[in-house]
Amino acid sequence: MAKAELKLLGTWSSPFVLRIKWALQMKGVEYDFIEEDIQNKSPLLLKYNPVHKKVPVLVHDGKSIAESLVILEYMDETWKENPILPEDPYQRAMARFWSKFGDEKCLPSIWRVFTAQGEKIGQALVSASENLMILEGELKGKKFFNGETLGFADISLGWIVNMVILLEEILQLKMIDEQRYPSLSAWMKNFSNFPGIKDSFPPQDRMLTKYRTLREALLATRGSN
Ligand SMILES: N[C@@H](CCC(=O)N[C@@H](CS)C(=O)NCC(=O)O)C(=O)O
Repeated sequence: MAKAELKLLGTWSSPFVLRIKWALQMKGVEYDFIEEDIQNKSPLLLKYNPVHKKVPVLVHDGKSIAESLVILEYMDETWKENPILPEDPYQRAMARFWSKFGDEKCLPSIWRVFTAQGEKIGQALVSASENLMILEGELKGKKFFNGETLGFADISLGWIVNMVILLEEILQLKMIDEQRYPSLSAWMKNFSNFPGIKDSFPPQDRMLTKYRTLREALLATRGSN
């Protein structure tokens, strides 16, 4: 049987693309990475994700799948090795629940901190901290979201590790400390040291330069409006 053709359209710094890279790595699936410029979207991206025009897009034997959480589920059903979703239906629902909570509540609230200025930073921190405290409660007594095994919810929420480093370096604020968030801090370490995950984080200095520039550009646009 001919080897399946697998392409991932993405950008090196996208937290959504990273999820797919981590999962492909964990499953040991080979693929070609196509770096996109989201300021100047390629005809390939527009063809394969005409609805959202966003990365990541996975193209499997010519068929495209968009939306990172949908891609993760597709991958788990297609490549059965090292499953990322648990078998038990309730646990599967919980993995999806926490991933959705991450995307719909946590990420926007942390992004508001990142793009705030002056006293607005403190206000934004209140709601971001509340969301992080909910994750702290969920992780209590567990290594990963589903217990001992790293899976879907961990991969979906892995962006927290990067985002915390960026916030701490760029805004010079401590977002997650071991006293207030012992379980979340331990999870961040367990996650970022996990084989396959560890080696696929983008270089920190490159991330810092990219996100510093992005923040300045966002603040400048806001200021000129
Ligand atoms: N919900 C989407 C979000 C993807 C997303 O926002 N991707 C960004 C890069 S981090 C993008 O392609 N932005 C291009 C744009 O908004 O035009 C997913 O989970 O895949």
